[in-house]
Amino acid sequence: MTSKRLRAALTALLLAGSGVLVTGIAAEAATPLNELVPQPVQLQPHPDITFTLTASAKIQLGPETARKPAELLAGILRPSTGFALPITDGVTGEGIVLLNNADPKTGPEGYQLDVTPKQVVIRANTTAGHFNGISTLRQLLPPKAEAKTKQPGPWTVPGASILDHPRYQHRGAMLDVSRHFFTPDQVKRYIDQIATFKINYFHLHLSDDQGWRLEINSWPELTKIGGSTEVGGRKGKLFYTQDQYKDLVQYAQNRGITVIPEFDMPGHTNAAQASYAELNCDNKKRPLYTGTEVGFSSLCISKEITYKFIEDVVREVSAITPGPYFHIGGDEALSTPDADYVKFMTRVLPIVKKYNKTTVGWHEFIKTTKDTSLVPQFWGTTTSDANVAAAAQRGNKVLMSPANRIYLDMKYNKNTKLGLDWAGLVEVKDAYSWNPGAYLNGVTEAGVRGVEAPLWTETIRTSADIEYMAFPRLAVAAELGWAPASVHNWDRFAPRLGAQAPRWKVQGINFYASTQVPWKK
Ligand code: TNX
Repeated sequence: MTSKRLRAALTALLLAGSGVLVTGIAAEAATPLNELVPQPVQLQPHPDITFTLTASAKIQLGPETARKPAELLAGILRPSTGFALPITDGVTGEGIVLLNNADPKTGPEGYQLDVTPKQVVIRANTTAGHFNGISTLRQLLPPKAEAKTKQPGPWTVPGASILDHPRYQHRGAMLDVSRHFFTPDQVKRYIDQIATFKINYFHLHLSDDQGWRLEINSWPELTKIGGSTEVGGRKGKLFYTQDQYKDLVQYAQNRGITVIPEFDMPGHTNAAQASYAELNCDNKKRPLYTGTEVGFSSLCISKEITYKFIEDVVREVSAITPGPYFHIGGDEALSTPDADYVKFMTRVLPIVKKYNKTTVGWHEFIKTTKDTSLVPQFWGTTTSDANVAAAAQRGNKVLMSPANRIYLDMKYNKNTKLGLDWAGLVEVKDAYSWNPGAYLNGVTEAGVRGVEAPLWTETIRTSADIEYMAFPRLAVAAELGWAPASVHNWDRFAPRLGAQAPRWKVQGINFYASTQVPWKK
């Protein structure tokens, strides 16, 4: 056996998840093929083949549905390689080829990727599948392919055949832009980062006690007053215009990501109550709030104007949100009596439906409805919740965000300067060591819609802060949401995660270098 063949055989064994090989050998057999996050379903190395991207390569389109993914790839590779990489209609030779007619096993989001000496062929039956295949190709290229400036080659891709599809339909990330506001450019930077891990939903938490962050034409004071400050008291125009929001939605869509807008209600509403007197039962405006307490605010459940307000918001936001979901919050309504909470949801859920959106809400809301198409998002710290279990048994699909596992704002350890610790300290291994499909009593694999990693921003102010809390745990969430349950194993995952470090350094990501992970130099 040639050493190349030996290496490949070792790689194949490792990838088969035999568990027989020790990490020393894994290090020797280092190849991008055993460094993929998330881990693909099937991967066959072809050790005698290497593809090298050259100056004459083209990105070749079979179906028109692959154009956006092709543009994304070109946008990444043109600056770093310095190559022209034209996108061509039809398949004409050397380069990267995007085709359809993928194996039906790839499903609505999967892809096949085959590396030959002259081509990398990505086959998928959907645009989502091509986006996902391109995420894999990016990780098969050298890390410097992610650079914003021209780098020396060679631009090699190891020979392999991959067939891949996700465990769950929903892999999500959430950013709270209410506690601290983040500019459109900061949000785009995060969208770019989440896209590299095949995350397909981006949840924007757009209103809370501290700020209302999206312009609503029929209620202009929401942003004029409610969007004028944030935690800590900074002043400014701390909101998105509708055009800026539309641009963010499009930016995400161009990376294979659907935006889910959240307007939290009936609690977490102080910013709205500070903007309009009529949203308060006593007709008195609340003062703006720049602290970090929760649970003190509530819309006025008994007033008709409350529902007019909500309908105006849902109508305006739905009109500029192409995705099918609207998140109504519904968490920690500690100042809303139980009976009022039920009354409120009974009014609000049909409004969301009227504007053709499907409601997502923090899991508390699911006790108020028997509609199995709605999506409860579990954020608790326990492994049982009777209302969520009952909903799952009726047929609701649960989005899993257990706070003590996957809240990106929890501190890693007691010395972490940023973040909170109310749900516990969450080191990287804690974030990984749970099974979304067997975590909540009464919620089986089939009852789980997916995994979302929320980032609350009471203590988070800058992109560097976002990155420190999200990396590496966001990659962990993506692995849990995509990779087959059968590959779940910390000892094999940790080196794969550690192998992302060179790429994150090129991308300028301020990640937390946990001592639990063997980081690649
Ligand atoms: C709980 S979890 C909240 C948020 C806070 C977060 C901080 C949930 C649905 N609500 O209002 O920002 O904890 O970790």
